[in-house]
Amino acid sequence: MNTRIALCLFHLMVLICCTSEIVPEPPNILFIMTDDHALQAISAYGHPIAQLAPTPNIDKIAKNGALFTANFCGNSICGPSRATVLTGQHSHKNEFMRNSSQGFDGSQVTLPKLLRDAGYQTAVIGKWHLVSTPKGFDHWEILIDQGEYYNPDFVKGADTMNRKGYVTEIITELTKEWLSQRDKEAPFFLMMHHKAPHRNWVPAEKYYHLFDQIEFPVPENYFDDYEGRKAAEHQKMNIYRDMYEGHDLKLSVEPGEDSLRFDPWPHVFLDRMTDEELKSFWEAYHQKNTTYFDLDPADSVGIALWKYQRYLRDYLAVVRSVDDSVGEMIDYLEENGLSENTLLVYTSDQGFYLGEHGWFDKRFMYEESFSMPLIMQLPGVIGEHLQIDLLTQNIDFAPTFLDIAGLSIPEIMQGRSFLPLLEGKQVDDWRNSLYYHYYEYPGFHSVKAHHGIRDHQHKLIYFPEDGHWELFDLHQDPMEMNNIYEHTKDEELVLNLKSEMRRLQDQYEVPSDHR
Ligand code: SGN
Ligand code: CA
Repeated sequence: MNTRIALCLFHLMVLICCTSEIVPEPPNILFIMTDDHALQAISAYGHPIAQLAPTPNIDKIAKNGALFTANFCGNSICGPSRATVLTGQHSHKNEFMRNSSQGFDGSQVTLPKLLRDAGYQTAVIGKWHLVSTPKGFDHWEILIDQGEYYNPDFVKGADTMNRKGYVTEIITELTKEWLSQRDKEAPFFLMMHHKAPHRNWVPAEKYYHLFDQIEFPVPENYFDDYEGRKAAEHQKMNIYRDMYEGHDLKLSVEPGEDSLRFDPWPHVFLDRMTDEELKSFWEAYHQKNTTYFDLDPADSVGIALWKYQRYLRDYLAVVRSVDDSVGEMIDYLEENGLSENTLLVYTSDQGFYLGEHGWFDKRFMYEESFSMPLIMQLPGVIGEHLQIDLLTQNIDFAPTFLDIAGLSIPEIMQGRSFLPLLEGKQVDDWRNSLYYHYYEYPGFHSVKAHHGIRDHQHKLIYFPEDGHWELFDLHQDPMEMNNIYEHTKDEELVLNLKSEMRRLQDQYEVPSDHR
């Protein structure tokens, strides 16, 4: 090679190197996570319930970007899912396996810490629920434990302060306030964590009557008999049997009355309300409760269906405020010139039952609670109307956000960046199966510990206490009513799924006493 050509090549190399160093500004990340928001209650997912109670603002994110149809959590409960989002690790690794776990070990490597080290301003506002002080955040203001719907207390540093108003609106205001006063020279990573729509589903006053006239479609397995599914039979999260009449169903007849059966804390949430708020609550619910007290007490089906409608109407009215909040944040980003360079994410800590199998709550590896809604936009990187059907999980969130920020992903993170999927690239070696492990038993709702594996068609679950296996063909039986483990003739399928589960347990280094 003659010297002139060599010199030219050298200059070209320098040019390429230098240009590649002028990386585009790392995007801001606004991560909106709600608590217990079922994807059946997001209209972009197309479920009939949400068509009657649409979420136009959350849907906008899906229109502008990507909707994940097969995104799942690794352990369907609040604290553990949040710990996984922060660490990119399954529960057994970050050691926050149950809500009742000792505080989250904040000395671990976490997403906010890595982003902060790289120059991001970091903040978390709203629900935390990790029994610890947030670490890695420049700013935090969090609810105590589950938080309250009306006039909640927040903790900020050493201070606890009571804030007046409805929790979803307060969190929105606090989020906007922080954004307005942030250092505008640096990118931000902001975790906006709503309490809503967590139990006990108290709507904002303006929405008390929002869905009074709507009859929501009842899931076809609402009266599931749990045949072939032992743990499903054992649970205590049945709408018509386990919901509290005061606390959940808001059925107390008069203020102050607490004579309702089976209700350990009929009025606790009302204690937070001001006299005026209480008056308006009672006016709305007293009037709405008359149809319940008109029912024949022997009409168990009528009562079960009434409770379903009450639950759905309250839950979806609470979701409406969440959707309003998302709309406000979209507007804020636009008005402040931030939409173009902000990854806007909407998700929930896990899925939730809206009457499927007769249930509320989560915990089980069955689809409705195993799924997590996931929708995100980042113009210029994520095309519009993208649908991602590959299997993704909450262990992938931290690796993906680091990747989007142009940072390297630590080895200890167990997930994988799905940025290439967002960019519309073909990824031939993407995973074909997911691992799940639920631990909190005994615990609220009596869901037995279990672990399992899901691929694109099948799900295999093991309940160690009973030595009980369940196998579902999700194509034939999407509602998971028919456990075919005992009578399948396809022995090879079972063997393959078991060996794939072991492979995942090895990959994720699941300790032997958890297998
Ligand atoms: C509370 C709820 C339960 C719920 C857990 C965990 N009861 O205990 O129904 O399963 O939280 O929820 S409540 O009547 O006090 O609301 S989680 O989302 O934090 O995991
Ligand atoms: Ca939750």
